[in-house]
Amino acid sequence: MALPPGFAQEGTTMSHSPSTKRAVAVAAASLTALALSGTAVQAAAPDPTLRSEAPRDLKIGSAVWGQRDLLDHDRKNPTEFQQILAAEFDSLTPENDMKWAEIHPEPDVYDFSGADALMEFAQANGQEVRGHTLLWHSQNPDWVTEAAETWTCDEARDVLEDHVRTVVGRYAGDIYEWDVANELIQDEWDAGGVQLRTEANPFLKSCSEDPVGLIGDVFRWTHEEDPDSVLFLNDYNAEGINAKTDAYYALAQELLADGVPLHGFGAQGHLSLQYGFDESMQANFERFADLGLKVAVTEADVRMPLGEDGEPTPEQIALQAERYDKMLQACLNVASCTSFTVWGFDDGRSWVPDVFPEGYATIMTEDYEKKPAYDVLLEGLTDATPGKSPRTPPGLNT
Ligand code: 9MR
Repeated sequence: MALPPGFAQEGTTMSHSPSTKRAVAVAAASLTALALSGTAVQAAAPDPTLRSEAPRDLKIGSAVWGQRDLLDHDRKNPTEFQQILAAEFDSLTPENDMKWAEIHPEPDVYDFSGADALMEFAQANGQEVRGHTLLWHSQNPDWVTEAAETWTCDEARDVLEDHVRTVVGRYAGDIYEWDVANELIQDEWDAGGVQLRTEANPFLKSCSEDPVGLIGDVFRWTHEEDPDSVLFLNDYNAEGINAKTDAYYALAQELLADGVPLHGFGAQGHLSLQYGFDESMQANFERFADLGLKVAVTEADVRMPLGEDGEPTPEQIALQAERYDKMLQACLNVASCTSFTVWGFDDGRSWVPDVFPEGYATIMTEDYEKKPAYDVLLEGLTDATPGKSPRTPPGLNT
């Protein structure tokens, strides 16, 4: 696959919008003029991509696992996957590389290889990076979960502070948004209902007398190490207005009242066609934006149960496109929405089949064929205007 000019060149920083749209239009006009004047023209205007069409300063991202997919990156000879990643997206989220188990596998051992590869790839392709994540109940190394059985709060705090300062400090200035705290709050259907995951999270468990104080400090340490990064709370089942997002709203108010440098709220956007779409997503974003926070769609994908042949039906394919579109529109319609990230762009690398009896969750097949979901995102971005960008829904089945 040929790369559109301007992508994947060393040191390239691509401004994506609206100047790119203008540049593409100018380039196309010049080519037409040349053609009309009889000059032989070989080159065509570059195809529009998600990043080239994004309005205002909205970043379009994908998760990528550096350790798996970027260690072999050769700037002069990128793989097809790497070419698409560079062409379509101007924001990358490390799918696993900055999680505790990967980056801090032993008490005195940090492994930055996957994260470094991702940062280098981003720099080579004019992309920005969303950090993910510093405080989470999952993917912690054994040494953390075992130590948490006996840690005092002070001991847990010291370990957490050292980790945060080391990881954030290493990439300071190069990470525009951090998912500082991930999945802090349980769902209604979890034992105990909607509340902080104080039992499951080794750090909150060790400091169960004041978990919110600890959460605030993680944001403070992150902010001290990287003052320009926009710091997020992030969770799934956090798209619409529901009991969980009500709890986040209250938590955000409490943190802000304490002077905590909390700057953003991220809805992951892991949807399944087994469930309906919560139409209150935009209203939910608006209420967090009204607190002065940025908002973002941080991990979008739309999975579905598949038939025995492993294939989706045409109806499922159309409905998937509609769900992606609704999430994008909720973001486009709220001026404080800073980024829209898909959790991987190809089915071959999707996390979904490992966890659910579902699939077809991403915007491209495992052969990188673009699905209608991709087309709808591209169209939505192309139609959006800079600034606050409401637009008529595309008229797919509602
Ligand atoms: O996509 C990630 C997968 O490769 C990991 O095995 C998994 C481990 O829990 O985490 C996945 O990413 C998760 C993200 O970090 C947080 N939100 C849910 C994502 C999907 O599980």
